[in-house]
Amino acid sequence: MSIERTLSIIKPDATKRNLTGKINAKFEDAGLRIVAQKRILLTVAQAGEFYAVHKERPFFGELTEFMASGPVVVQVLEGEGAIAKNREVMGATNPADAKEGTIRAEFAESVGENSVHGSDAPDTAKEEIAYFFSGLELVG
Ligand code: RTP
Ligand code: MG
Repeated sequence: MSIERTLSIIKPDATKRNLTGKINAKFEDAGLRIVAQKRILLTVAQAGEFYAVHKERPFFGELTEFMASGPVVVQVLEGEGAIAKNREVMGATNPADAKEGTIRAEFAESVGENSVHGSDAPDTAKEEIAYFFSGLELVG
C-alpha cells in the first residue's frame, strides 16, 4: 500500500456538539495525519456542488440543507492507505450498522446527520481535495 491523501469533513452535527477534537483524536490514533484543516460555513449551493453525485437521490435536499446548517471542518488526512483507513475509522453510513469504536458508532445521530464524510476512492479524493484546498495549503 502507498501513502495517500483523502478529504474528510467533520459535519455540522459534530461541530455543533463541540466534537472536533475528539474526532481528530480518532484519526490521529489510527495513524492518519491532518495535513490541512479549516472551519468554514458552506452555502446550500456549495454543498450541492460538493455532493452533486447524489443530486437524484431522495435525500439530496435534506443533505445539502444539513451540510449548510452550521460550520464544517474540512481537512486532508494523509497516511498509508488513508482512503480506506479513514472509512474504517468513520464506520458505516448508518450509525446503527457502524462497528463499536468507530466515529459514527460513537457520535453520529442518524443516517443523515452522521458526523463525518470521507472520500471513497483515489479519483474522488483528488477531486474533493482540490474543491476545498490549493496546493499551497497542503503541508505534509
Ligand atoms: P459520505 O459520502 O458523507 O462520506 O458518506 P457515505 O459515503 O458513507 O454515504 P453516501 O452514500 O455517500 O451518502 C452521503 C451522505 O448522504 C447522507 N445520507 N442520507 N437519509 C438517508 O437515507 C441518507 N443516506 C445518505 C449521509 O449524510 C451520507 O453520509
Ligand atoms: Mg460517500
